Amino acid sequence: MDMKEFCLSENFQFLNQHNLLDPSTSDDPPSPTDAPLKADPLSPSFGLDSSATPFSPGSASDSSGYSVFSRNPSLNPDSPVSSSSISSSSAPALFHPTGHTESLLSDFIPSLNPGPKRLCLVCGDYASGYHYGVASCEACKAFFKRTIQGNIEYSCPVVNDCEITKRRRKSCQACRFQKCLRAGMMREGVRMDRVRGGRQKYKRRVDSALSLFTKTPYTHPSKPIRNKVISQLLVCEPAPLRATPDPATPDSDLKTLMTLCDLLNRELLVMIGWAKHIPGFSGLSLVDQMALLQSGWMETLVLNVVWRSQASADELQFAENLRLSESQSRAAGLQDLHTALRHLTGRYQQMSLNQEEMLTLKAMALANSDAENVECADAVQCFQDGLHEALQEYESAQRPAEPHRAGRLLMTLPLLRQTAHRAARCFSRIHAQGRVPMHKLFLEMLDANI
Ligand code: HVO
Repeated sequence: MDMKEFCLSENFQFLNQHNLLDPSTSDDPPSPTDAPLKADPLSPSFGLDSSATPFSPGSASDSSGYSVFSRNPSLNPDSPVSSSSISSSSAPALFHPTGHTESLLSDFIPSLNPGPKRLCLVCGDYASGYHYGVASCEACKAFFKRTIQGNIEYSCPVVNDCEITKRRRKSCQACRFQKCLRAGMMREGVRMDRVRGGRQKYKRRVDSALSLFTKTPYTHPSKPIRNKVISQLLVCEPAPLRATPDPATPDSDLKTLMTLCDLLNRELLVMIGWAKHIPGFSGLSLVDQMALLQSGWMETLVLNVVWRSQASADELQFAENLRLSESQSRAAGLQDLHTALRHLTGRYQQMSLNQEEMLTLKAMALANSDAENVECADAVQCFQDGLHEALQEYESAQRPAEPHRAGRLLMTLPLLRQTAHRAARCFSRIHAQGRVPMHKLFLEMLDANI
């Protein structure tokens, strides 16, 4: 049997643990204004060690022993991802030596069964689910939310090294908050519209996020957008993340690479949260949601970077605070990636792609990712049809003078796929060099793309 097919068909019991894709169980039900806010530069990176992997194999509560590296039995599946383990491992696997298969992606997909009890990565109490990206208990979830919403700054009366346990979690708020961040809780997941003045505060931040696009050829549509699908895509678009370079590491090409990897990991998580807001996506079976994400994630992220780079002639804008010139990319070993991404960027520049079109193409890239393991092809096709109809309706309303516009946009999708393949090849090459530790979820997703 095909490996990925096996993986997905065996996956049901693990589809059950978490809720990132499930609107009904998310702790802060998403709304149009729920798109993640811009990450603070100090916000945590989605760490490279396995402790940052939600419900990672090494966590006390996990009984699965799953590792992306487990195809190679000589590697300890419990050990953190380290550059040494990476350099000695072959391509990441979705297999467990016992033949049991599980996917980390499924950790972000909602549950049908409760699954084994998980522990809060902050205090060790029982976790009630994923909150702000981390397996955590209700108390730590609420604590994190209060802190962000209240914009509270704590200071530790001792040396910023207090032990945070279930019993002692109340004793030092500063260290508890630091532990939330280190575990990977994401500020951008906290809704700001539920606190006093929060909606306004939120709006200001969204406005400033949108101002990022003012340098691009984007112009506001002359007519109001009445297409519901596109309006929904506009409101659910997450604000761009910021790069969070490790301040303790001196600048180098390797540091650039590590910063990029970290950014990509966080983008992946945000993307999984975003997907469930695309009209029609949540109606698919979980298996199909996973299949589409596994095969379409790279194209989706490529479109983000390409869109952000529209304003420039030869640079790549990976994040608001991370822009690489061609020579910087070359120095980091990313020349092929740079060339491929710039090629696609140029194509969209020529067409003066606007934001609505980009968002629709992004959703289409996911819907049309030609996943092999689709369970219900009809449902996936309906999902595609909905997006296609939206694009056509949008173009005939907005650009009646360009009757071929929708078709021309669709004809860029092969180049998008080619670009995504080039990116995947570039990542595999870097992975094989073993210089940068890569996150397990990322490796698993990459595995599905090669
Ligand atoms: C990199 C570069 C190299 C690597 C990982 C990420 C964000 C950051 C993208 C690339 C593993 C991002 C990126 C794509 O930079 O979205 C657009 C290409 C997906 C590795 O070597």
